[in-house]
Amino acid sequence: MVTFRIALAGNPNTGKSTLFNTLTGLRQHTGNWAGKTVIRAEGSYEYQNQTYKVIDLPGTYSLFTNSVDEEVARDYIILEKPDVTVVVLDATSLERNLNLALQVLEMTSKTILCINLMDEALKLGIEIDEKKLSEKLGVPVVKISARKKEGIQSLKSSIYDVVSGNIVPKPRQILYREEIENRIRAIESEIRNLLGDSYPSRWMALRILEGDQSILDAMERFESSGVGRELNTYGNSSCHT
Ligand SMILES: Nc1nc2c(ncn2[C@@H]2O[C@H](COP(=O)(O)OP(=O)(O)OP(=O)(O)O)[C@@H](O)[C@H]2O)c(=O)[nH]1
Ligand SMILES: [Mg+2]
Repeated sequence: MVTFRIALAGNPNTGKSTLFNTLTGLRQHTGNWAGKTVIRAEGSYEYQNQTYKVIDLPGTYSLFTNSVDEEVARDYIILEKPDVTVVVLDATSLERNLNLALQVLEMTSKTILCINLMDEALKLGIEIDEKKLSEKLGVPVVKISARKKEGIQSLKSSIYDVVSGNIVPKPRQILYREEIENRIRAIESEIRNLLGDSYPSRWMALRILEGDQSILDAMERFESSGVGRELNTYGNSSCHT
């Protein structure tokens, strides 16, 4: 039997651990302050005769590795490549939460947006058109309330659709100006020559253009293959995106 790996990513305090507990029946510590989940927790659930291993990642506002939390979350998504990354968003501050979601969409197409705290949003009169959001972003969007255990079946069903290939998410790409797109293309082709299609070449090219070498160091540690050194020569660019 195949085991699928499902990562829960998202801003702090969006209910990832609450969702993790609901899905797995395990008890991860939850609370009201940011940054409680500092190491990743793992549990599992069964659905349609398949096992899904759930990884509760630390909450972060970005994935640019300004902190250990961000590094843990980024490395898991990029290096360990979960079958699906579920980005858990707070329905009551969707716009701010979408920032991280867009970063994840640049890293992996196998993404589902899970809008949590719908019970709170309802109280506040906030309406969210998940179909429109899904069309605009190119990935499945599911509304839930982890605390009230609402929408969990439809989340599981969406996860199933993505791992089984019934749904193939196609995230809308953010395009930069032509000069930058040209440089991205050049670096991307080098990355593909060296690594094949096993890493998100566009996302890596953007990081390298920004002068962020940390993914290369992480890869080197991960693969011990010397790949990072070869790509390093692109890093000292002064190009800003
Ligand atoms: N009203 C409501 N509250 C929720 C819901 N889901 C989670 N919460 C509450 O939100 C708070 C934070 O939940 P956590 O599950 O700890 O959030 P987290 O995303 O794991 O937080 P970090 O580990 O810091 O990233 C807790 O008080 C939860 O009870 C929900 O669907 N509705
Ligand atoms: Mg947590």
